[in-house]
Amino acid sequence: MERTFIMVKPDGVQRGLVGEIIKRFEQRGFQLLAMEMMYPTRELLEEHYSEHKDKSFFKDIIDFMHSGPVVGMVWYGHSVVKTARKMLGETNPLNSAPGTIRGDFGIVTGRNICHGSDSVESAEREIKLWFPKGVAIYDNKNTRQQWIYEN
Ligand code: IDP
Ligand code: MG
Repeated sequence: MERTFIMVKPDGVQRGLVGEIIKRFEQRGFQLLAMEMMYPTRELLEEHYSEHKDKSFFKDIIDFMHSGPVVGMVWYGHSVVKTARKMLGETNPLNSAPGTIRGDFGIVTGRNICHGSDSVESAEREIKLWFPKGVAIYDNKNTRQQWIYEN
């Protein structure tokens, strides 16, 4: 079982896609552990995207991510990190299959609606960064989990 960090970016929030994105993860069977609307500082965003600090688009992505509130979430489940990336689609929405979040709602890379951690290590780093007080895992066994997993 894994956790991943999913964030609806300012374009997704302004376009009213928060509920749509939550719905997709919920209906797939993943469990929501934490969610908060946030207005991140530039420092937090620069840390979040630090792997891209030397790229030409770094300033644009930080400016854009700082342009309005975002919704940060932690989702939990079997292989959730990789599965969430499949549900998001490719970085460039034009390369994303229909049925994915970016493939259904986006056109350009700089407005691709939603972030998802790219590995288990990135997920744990990002969860600590965005939810520094920690995230509890509530035991949902005996409710819907028994209809989603075999044991
Ligand atoms: P990812 O979000 O699919 O993991 P990354 O390569 O980690 O993609 O890039 C982080 C974010 O930076 C992308 O989601 C996108 O918003 C932005 N970005 C990446 N490449 C470009 C680019 O070439 N032009 C503009 N923005 C970009
Ligand atoms: Mg990435």
